[in-house]
Amino acid sequence: MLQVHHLNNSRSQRILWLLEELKAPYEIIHYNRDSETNLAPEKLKDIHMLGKSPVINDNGKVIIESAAISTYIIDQYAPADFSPSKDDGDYYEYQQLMHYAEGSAMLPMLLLLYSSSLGKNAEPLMNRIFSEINLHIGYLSECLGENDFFFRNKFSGLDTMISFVLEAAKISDSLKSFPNLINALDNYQSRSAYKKALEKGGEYILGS
Ligand SMILES: N[C@@H](CCC(=O)N[C@@H](CS)C(=O)NCC(=O)O)C(=O)O
Repeated sequence: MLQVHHLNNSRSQRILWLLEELKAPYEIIHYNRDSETNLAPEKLKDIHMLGKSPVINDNGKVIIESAAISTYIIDQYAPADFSPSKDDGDYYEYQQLMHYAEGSAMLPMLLLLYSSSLGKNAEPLMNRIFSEINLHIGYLSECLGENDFFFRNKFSGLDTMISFVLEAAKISDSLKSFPNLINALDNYQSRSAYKKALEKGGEYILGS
């Protein structure tokens, strides 16, 4: 059975949510962040040398990176109409956002997280960090428009991927000028599969 090596308070929550939406069979192997360093425990490196979560193991096939994991799960367990096939004219547009979530949108939020430990010394970075967050969140707002979901206004893997970006942005109050994203996040968090994933995954401070 597919195993999700799941770290509390992490991006791995989006993988549990996707699996719940698809009603796919899976098992969770739980890991907890170190209470002082907030890092993943060393034993996560037994699964993959990076020691990051999410990481899945499906009958010996180990896959890292949320977007690759999501694509694998969708290919294995989702109905054909859940995501665009390669010959669909919007295939690459879908792929673009799938990878954009981690490849670009998360970067300024990570910079904000890391630089916060510098206290006042981080001040010269703040304008640039917040203008980048605003740029990326503005782009996502533009992509969503008046829809509820990111791809053809139908729930897809883009929503599970982008949800974490929105949750991270909410922490720094960066969603406040984008009511469509606030609504989308509220809708995500009220889905029964999302709630079930939360129950199974354990502590997830970004989910409230
Ligand atoms: N881009 C990767 C990021 C993986 C990642 O950095 N995960 C974090 C949790 S959100 C982690 O495992 N952090 C623990 C650590 O670095 O010790 C993905 O989307 O899967």
